[in-house]
Amino acid sequence: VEASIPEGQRAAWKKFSATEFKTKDEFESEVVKHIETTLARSLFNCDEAAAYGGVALAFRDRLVIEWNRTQQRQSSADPKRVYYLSLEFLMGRALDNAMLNVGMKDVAKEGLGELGFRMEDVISQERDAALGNGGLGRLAACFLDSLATLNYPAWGYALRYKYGIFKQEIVDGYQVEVPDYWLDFNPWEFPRHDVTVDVQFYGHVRKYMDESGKQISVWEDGELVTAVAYDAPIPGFGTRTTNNLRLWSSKASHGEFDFTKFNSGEYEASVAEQQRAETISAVLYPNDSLERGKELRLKQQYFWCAASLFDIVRRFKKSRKAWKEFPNQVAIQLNDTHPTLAIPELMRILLDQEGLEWDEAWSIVQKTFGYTNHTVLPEALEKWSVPLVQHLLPRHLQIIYDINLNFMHYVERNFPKDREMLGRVSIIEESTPKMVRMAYLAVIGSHKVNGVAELHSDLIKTTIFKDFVKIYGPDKFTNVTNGITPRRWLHQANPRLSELIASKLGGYDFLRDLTLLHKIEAYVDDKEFRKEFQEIKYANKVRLAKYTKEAHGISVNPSSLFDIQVKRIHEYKRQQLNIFGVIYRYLELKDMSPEERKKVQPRVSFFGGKAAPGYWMAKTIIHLINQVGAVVNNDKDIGDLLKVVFLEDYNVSKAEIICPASDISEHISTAGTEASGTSNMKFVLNGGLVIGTCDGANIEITREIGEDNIFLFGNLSEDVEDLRHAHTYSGDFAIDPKLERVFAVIRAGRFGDAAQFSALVNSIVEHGDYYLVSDDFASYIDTQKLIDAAYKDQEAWLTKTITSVSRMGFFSSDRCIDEYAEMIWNVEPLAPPKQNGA
Ligand code: GL7
Repeated sequence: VEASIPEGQRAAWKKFSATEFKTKDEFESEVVKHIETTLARSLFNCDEAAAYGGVALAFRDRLVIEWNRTQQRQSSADPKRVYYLSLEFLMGRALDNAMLNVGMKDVAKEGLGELGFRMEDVISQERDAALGNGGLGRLAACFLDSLATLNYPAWGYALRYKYGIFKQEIVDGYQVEVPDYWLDFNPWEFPRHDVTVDVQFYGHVRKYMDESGKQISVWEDGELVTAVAYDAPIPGFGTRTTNNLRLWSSKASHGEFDFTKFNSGEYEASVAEQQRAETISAVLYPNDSLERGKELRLKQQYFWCAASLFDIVRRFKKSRKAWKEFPNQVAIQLNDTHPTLAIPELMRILLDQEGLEWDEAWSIVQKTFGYTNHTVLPEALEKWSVPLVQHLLPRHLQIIYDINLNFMHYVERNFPKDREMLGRVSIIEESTPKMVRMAYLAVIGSHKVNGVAELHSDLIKTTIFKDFVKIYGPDKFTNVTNGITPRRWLHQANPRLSELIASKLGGYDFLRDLTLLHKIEAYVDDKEFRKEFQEIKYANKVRLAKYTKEAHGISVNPSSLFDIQVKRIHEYKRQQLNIFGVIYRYLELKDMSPEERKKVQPRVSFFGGKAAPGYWMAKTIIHLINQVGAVVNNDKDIGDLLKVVFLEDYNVSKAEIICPASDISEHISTAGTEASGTSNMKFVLNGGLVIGTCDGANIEITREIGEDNIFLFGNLSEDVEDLRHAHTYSGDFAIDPKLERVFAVIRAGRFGDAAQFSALVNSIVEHGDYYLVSDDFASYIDTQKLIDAAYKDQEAWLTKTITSVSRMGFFSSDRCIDEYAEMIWNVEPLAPPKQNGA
């Protein structure tokens, strides 16, 4: 029911409509008002947390005004909208981003000073919104920023986890997980208790023929759980467009308590049921690139897909357009296979609720969905057991079988000679128990499938989706190389560099068109520019050194070469290769005479990242890094020549300090395993160089910035399979002698009880070295030596870094979003009016 104010009263309404603060005084007045009233604090009771609250609420008001206008504009223009379905949005902090996107940070900073607070202290009061694991979730967050900045009518849909990714503590060198309850004070979300959807689980399907002889399916019984919408405003940079991120929270469907049970004395049972419902959105699964097939995870996926589709369909139906118009109004992007149930769910809505015929429904579905694949790792490809799906979602399983049957017929007709093809491409894997292959369902139900970097997009066509390329032709498969938002990853994380660039380019236009960066290449020989650029890098290293001292008590010299590897801990990302290299460096230093040591380039090796709680090998790697640090950092022979730091609890807000502070960052996955990587882009954009393998986006970064400006090493993707095969079958697989030396000291207990690291060493020595650590070790060490030598020539190094920054324009997430919009979504921006007013 629409509840608009009658025409006669609108004048009064408009007269008192909320307005935005425009001056420093107005800002201060808003802050004080919020602190005194919304937060019920006072002049005598205002700490930094309260100051944060006041500033956040003042900016929130501004965002809300633009948000309401944007939504009204989109409702009346009713353009085609994009819906980005992602189980993860790794947003980080919102306040700094809001201030910069709105363009009022300087005003606020001054005003805050007058009220007695420093902007940095206030900003750091905010907890990260950590609703994601790693790259996949952060990519979704960058995409939201770009969608709003480019004025696309777009919504994100996800779950409102009560607990985001766990906080990591390091205790005695081991990772300990602590729950991240982030909702204590979250001014950025708006509960919409009036926007709810009842989602069904379990039950059974009753089929019957209606009078016309048509088969009708009714999904009956089971249980209902209610989804409640929580909305967060997503402001664009330098535009009035403010889009919506809608997060669903679960609660029992019959209100707070089951009153029958309550009244009959079963108080506990009624509360238990409520808790069961709330469990669905309670916690983010902390696995990066691994699927464990837990029922609760499947429940999360369906709950979120069903609520989001109900919402999308409800919005579409308001326009009273014919169903065939649906794909002209709605583009849904599946961020990985996690939302694949949206495909059978939309089929169910169209068939069972709207009464469409199969072919029409299927054609709508295929035109609506696009699917982004983010990994080729076999352990990350989702499969759900048929009995589990049958139990939880009986009607969806039938629909999946029907989709598969039609698909099998199609394949049979077109490839009559290839009998094996059917088994290979079937959505149902004929194992015990049978499994639903979600990636195949996603490919079959979408009109476009994309990978996230060129190599990755080629790989999916020749490996996991090879048969589907034959079946559908190559045009269904495409590439959109990942990108990052320069607002957060340059302007916010590195304000001085952003300002320097702006001073040369005559303003901040480059933040909306990152290709303009190429113009700073003209300053590569400009003395003043070089000096300032170098000073900024040094200041950023000082900032990280200061943080390292405060957080970990370790002193590092900012003049050392800062070598950084921060990302989730995973064998394929090969932090073990890095730490073995560090050990090797340490042994070499120990062998040297004091005279020789004087010639050595001092280095700090920073590591950071979380291990999935159940991933034992990754936890062992963290432990080894910390043990090596404990030995090396306290070795008097070594001093500043080598330090090893494990930065605890790596997250988005820490990345904003870390990325601008590198000289070298490490992106050293086994070739062919890292789909793209995005932190590689963040480090280079901030004036750091990369040591990396020919993998993921490293390859395109090399193409853009030039081979001379990156340190590549290691075996190529096309050789990986043969090498693995040789490890297992050729019999003469010998460990690299330098690596053997490292293993010898580990075995000798130099870094504590050797038994603790035996599984890690044995994974290489005895179990086939799946990730090719030994094969790449010599080339890795040699390349690190090249880096030491290159760093000695500071002028040449500086030239490389400036040149690289100037050539990074391609890696803006704005470019990605324009590519998706054109190639996959077929949507246009809806520009806001130039001036105030809806
Ligand atoms: C990932 C890839 O591993 C990573 O290389 C990529 O940059 C990211 C975004 O496309 O997606 N795939 C994946 O499953 N996770 C990733 O971070 C968790």
